[in-house]
Amino acid sequence: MRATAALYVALVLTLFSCQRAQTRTVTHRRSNGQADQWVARTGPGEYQIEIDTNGDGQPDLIRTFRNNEMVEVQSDRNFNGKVDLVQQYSHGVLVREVHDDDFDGRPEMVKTFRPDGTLAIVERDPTERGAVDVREYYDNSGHLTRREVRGQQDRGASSH
Ligand SMILES: [Ca+2]
Ligand SMILES: [Ca+2]
Repeated sequence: MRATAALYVALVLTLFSCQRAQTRTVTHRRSNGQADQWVARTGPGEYQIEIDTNGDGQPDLIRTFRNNEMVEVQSDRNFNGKVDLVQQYSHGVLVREVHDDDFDGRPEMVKTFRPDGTLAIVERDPTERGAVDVREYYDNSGHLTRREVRGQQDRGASSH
């Protein structure tokens, strides 16, 4: 379960560079003629709308649609060309967020939400090694109810 989650995190954060290599169609241009929105077909019944919100010519907001329903939003919040926030939706409701809040290209936190929109679980990988070290459970009023720490590694222990 944990290994699967970690693998999934790695996959979603590498989608960006892979899918941008595919054929895109310009669907909007700025007043100066520079393209700032593209559509790319990424699979059967699936397409992506890529938007350049800051005018640097690179998409920084990518919305994925499957069967005409938005299922994922990838954001490059600091415009460095790397996705640093992935938000996944199910039937219009945000269900999961993958965060790279220090913008180094590696995620360190995953949030899972309940169907009613409240936060259920926070998984943390503070060392960004691609595995969940800490899992926090929240009740639907936002209180932490349980915290699991994996590994029990001492901070002072040497690592190679
Ligand atoms: Ca941009
Ligand atoms: Ca990071």
